[in-house]
This record gives sequence, structure tokens and C-alpha cells, in this order.
Amino acid sequence: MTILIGENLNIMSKTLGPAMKERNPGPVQAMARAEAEAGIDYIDLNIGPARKAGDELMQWVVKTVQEVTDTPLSLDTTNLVAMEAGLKVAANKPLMNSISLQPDRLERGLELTRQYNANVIGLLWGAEGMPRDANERCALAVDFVYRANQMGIPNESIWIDPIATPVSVEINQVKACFEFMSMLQDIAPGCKSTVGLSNISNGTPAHLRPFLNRTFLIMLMRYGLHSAIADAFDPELKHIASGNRPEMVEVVHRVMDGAAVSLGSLNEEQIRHVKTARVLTGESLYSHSWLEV
Ligand code: THG
Repeated sequence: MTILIGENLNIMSKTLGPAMKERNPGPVQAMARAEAEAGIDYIDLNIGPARKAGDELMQWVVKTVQEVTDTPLSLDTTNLVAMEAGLKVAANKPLMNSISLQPDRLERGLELTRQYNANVIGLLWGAEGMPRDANERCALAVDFVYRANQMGIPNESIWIDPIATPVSVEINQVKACFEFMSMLQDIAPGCKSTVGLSNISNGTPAHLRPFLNRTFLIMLMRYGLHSAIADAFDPELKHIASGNRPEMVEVVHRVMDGAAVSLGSLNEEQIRHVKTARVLTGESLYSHSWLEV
């Protein structure tokens, strides 16, 4: 079972962005209800950087959503003032999304985690920006967990996010993400994890994105992924996360093991997963027509 955090309540959305700015509750509540009905475990409230009056906006979104659902909330902002405003009114133990290792943010962010007894996503983004490989991710994770523990935050409240990047941009970063995930329990026992699945398919034609996102999830499950930030309205993804697709998981994990998998014995859906897994391991080169070759 992988916990799903619905990504759809997002200020970048053409309908929800204006609704948030105008404090129009209708569209925001409709989306929150729809995500809850789709069966997701957390609703991500993505208000962006929210530089101006982010605290008022976050508080309004939290209260507005809580009027229609008691699904736990993930407060998605880099603005720590907005984050605290949300923590003050969040009813169920919320998830802070996220605190990076940028020196000006880390200390204050972890103080909020402790003060409000929240869960926190430790985003592996350091003083020098994006980690370049699995080792840099490990160093950042160790640093984050050490600082959090020092402040009395236990590992089970920490959800490490290795940062997923588009497969169409740089396959080595995708491989580094997997390699890091394979080491996480050794370097930080008891820590949880999360990955933004849609990041992997950014820049990919919209109708093909779900195939990448689903196979990516299956591959991360191999390493015990705890949770994923994802499209709440992909029922197939929900099935995979809930453990209802064991035969799909098995065939993808065989590809990851380097076992010979012959396409002739598989159905169409399994073939798509196998082709996609071969792209995500780096065995095949990505192109927008990867499913056809
Ligand atoms: N890690 C963590 N938090 C995150 C991310 C992550 N938060 C933001 C992002 N990544 C996850 N959220 C989204 C939200 C929307 C989309 C992708 C990731 C998306 N939206 C569609 C688009 O842009 O085409 C549709 C937008 C709309 O609703 O109109 O792809 O990695 N910790």
C-alpha cells in the first residue's frame, strides 16, 4: 500500500487559480470533494510561492477545504509564513510540503514541524540547489534527518523526497532517484518517503503521461516507497497504489532485475509497462514515441 497525496488542488490550474485569488469557495470545495471521493489519502494544497499575503490565502484554503472533507491536508508552499498560518488551522495531523535544506529555511521549518507536531517532507534541495547524483542525495538526507532528530522530530514524521525530474530531460537523474531510494532505509531507518510522480512525465504528450507515472510508481514500490504525490483522478494509479495489480508489479520488477522478459507472452497493458520500465531504467532511450518502438 502506497499512500496517495492528490496533486490537483493547484494554484496553476486555470479554474482553481482565479478561484483562490477571488476567495471563491465553490471550485476549491468541488475539487477537494472530488479528490476525497477518488480515495486519496491526503489533499495537497498547492498555493505556490505565495509571496503576497500567502498566510491569508493558505488559511482560507485550509478552512474552505475542511468545510467539505476531513481528509488530511498537505500544505504545499515554500512560504514559511503561509505554512505556519495553515498549520494553525489544520484539523488532522497535516503534512508540511516541504522543507528543503536551504540554510535560510531549514531551521525555521523544522521548528514549525516540532511546534505543531506535524509530518514534514524533507525535500532534498540543498544550498547549491539540485543534487547531482545518489550520493549527494544521501548526504542531504543524512543532514536533514540529523538536524530534525536534534530538534526532537522522530524519523517516522519525516518523509524524504529525493526529487524526481522529467525522463525526457535527463535519464541519469531518474536512475539516481532509484539508487537513492534503494539506500534510504539503510541511511535513515524508519524514515518515510514521497515522490512527485507527475514530475517524471513533465514535457511528455498529455495522453501518454499516465503510462510513465504508473510505471514509475511500480518501480518505486520496489524500494518500499511510502507515498506519492499524484493525479487523484487516475483510477489505474490508485489500483496500483492499493496493491490491486500484483501481476503488473511482478512483470515490471522482473525488468528491473534484468530478467529476460519476452513481449510475446504479455498482454497489451503489460507490454506498455515493460517498454516504459525499460526507458526508466535507461535500457531504452526515451522519445515521445517510446510505446510504439
Ligand atoms: N514533490 C513535492 N511536492 C510537489 C512536487 C514534488 N508539489 C508540486 C508538484 N511536485 C506536484 N504537483 C503537481 C501538480 C500539477 C501537476 C504536476 C504536479 C500537473 N498539472 C497539469 C499540467 O501542468 O499539465 C494540469 C494542471 C491543471 O490542473 O490545470 O502536471 O515533486 N514534495
